[in-house]
Amino acid sequence: MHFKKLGLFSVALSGLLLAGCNNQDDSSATIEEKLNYTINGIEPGSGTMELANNALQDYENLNNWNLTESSTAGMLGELDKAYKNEEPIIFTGWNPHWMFAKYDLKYLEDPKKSLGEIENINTIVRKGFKEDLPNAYTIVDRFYWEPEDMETVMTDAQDSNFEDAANKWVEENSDTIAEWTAGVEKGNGEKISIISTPWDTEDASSHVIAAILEQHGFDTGITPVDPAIMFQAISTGNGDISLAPWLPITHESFYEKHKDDFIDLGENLKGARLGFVVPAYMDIDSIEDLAPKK
Ligand code: PBE
Repeated sequence: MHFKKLGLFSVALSGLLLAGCNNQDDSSATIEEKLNYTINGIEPGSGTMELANNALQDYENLNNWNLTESSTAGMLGELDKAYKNEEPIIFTGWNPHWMFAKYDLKYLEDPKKSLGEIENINTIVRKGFKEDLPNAYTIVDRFYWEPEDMETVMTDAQDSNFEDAANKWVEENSDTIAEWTAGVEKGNGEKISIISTPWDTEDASSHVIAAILEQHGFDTGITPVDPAIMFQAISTGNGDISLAPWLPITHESFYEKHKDDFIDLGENLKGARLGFVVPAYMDIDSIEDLAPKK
């Protein structure tokens, strides 16, 4: 009896001591411990997650780290929460995106370039699109804009929606649109299927090209799908055009798989980027600075 009681008492006591130690640990915990050796990711079907998984392999110090699958909205929610409390967070970020305007953020240096470098966003069309709809093709081929343009639409859409934001951009850039549509015959309600991906960047470009084509007499529809399906849809001719491929790195594996089965019209934007991103208040600059999980 006596022993049992003592046993219970000492269990309780050591529990208290442990709890005390844990508290102490927490305040002196390293960034990596506070992060629980975790990087906050996005949708599993994204190119970003493929590259992030590669990075966890490429960098030995990250081999035992976790990459959480989530959604872009979920990841941005985690960022907002951490940022308000000035807590550490590492997440898969990219630009163009309003996150860089809303928060003070920095890319972690990536000397192995696992997450790529400055990238392009390209336009691809199905085989036969040019022959079937030469006028629409000319407009789609001419479409090219700057990261700031895309950001304007993405930011405006925060307070309205992508259709309104795209129409506004088209109105405000009528000179550019006039160049893209110069000498192009108007359509007669011909249907054009735009294949997009489920991110703000592509919501912006898809709605802008849709607005321009609609203005020019075509009937458009936008279908957002995972990058793998986007390439497949254009390759099989189920979709007509896409302004969504991030190249040459983010969507490289999908691109390589289908490249003989679609037409690549080249960049519609230069200067996109993705990587591991942290709030500027974090005292860390490079992926290589992260301590391995013990
Ligand atoms: N993104 C935005 C996408 C493409 C556009 C970088 C999150 C991705 O496939 O990862």
